[in-house]
Amino acid sequence: MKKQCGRGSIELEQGDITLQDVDAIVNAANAHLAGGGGVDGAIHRRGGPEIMKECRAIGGCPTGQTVLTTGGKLKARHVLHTVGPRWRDGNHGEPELLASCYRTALALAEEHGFRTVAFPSVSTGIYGYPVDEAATVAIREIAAHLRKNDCPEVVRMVLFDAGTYAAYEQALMAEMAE
Ligand code: AR6
Repeated sequence: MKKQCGRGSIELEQGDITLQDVDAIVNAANAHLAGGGGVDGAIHRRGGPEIMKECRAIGGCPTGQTVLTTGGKLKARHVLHTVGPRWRDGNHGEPELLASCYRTALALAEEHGFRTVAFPSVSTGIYGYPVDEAATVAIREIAAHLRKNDCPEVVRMVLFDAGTYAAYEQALMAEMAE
């Protein structure tokens, strides 16, 4: 699915983000940038040790913020490591922190002139964020960025399973209907 938004577009795709040929993929990292399971594990496995070496040199990243490394052996040229919030009950700043992940990743992408960026569904795996609510936040922030900026031109959500894809499809249709 693809929708125009401002001068750019939002795309939804089901698949494995580690295979994306884009300027940057986004990693759903942890605050220690220490690697882990889920998409983080998959990125470090396919990207090789160079990415972890850079993560160690950076040292860490607060929740809601994003740091940049190269893409190592990945097709993607760079990795934007963002740290999503762990879901507690929704009353501990989770929506604002998740929004900040998308905002800071897109701001860094713009600063570096990345034209194509792919995101996974940040926080909705091991961190337990309800996917419908996360999708609404993600699509809202991506749309807001694209309406105000020329870069990136394509923001692609790469969703691992059909249920997650359906949630983002619904959120995207709702955003475009507004
Ligand atoms: N491509 C695209 N999406 C994927 C892939 C992949 N290869 N693998 C998993 N997903 P998660 P979080 C989906 O758990 O919730 C790590 O240990 C997955 O199905 O990767 O932000 C970190 O180090 C889900 O929809 O990230 C942190 O400690 C989405 O990616 C913690 O997990 C996010 O799931 C971060 O947890």
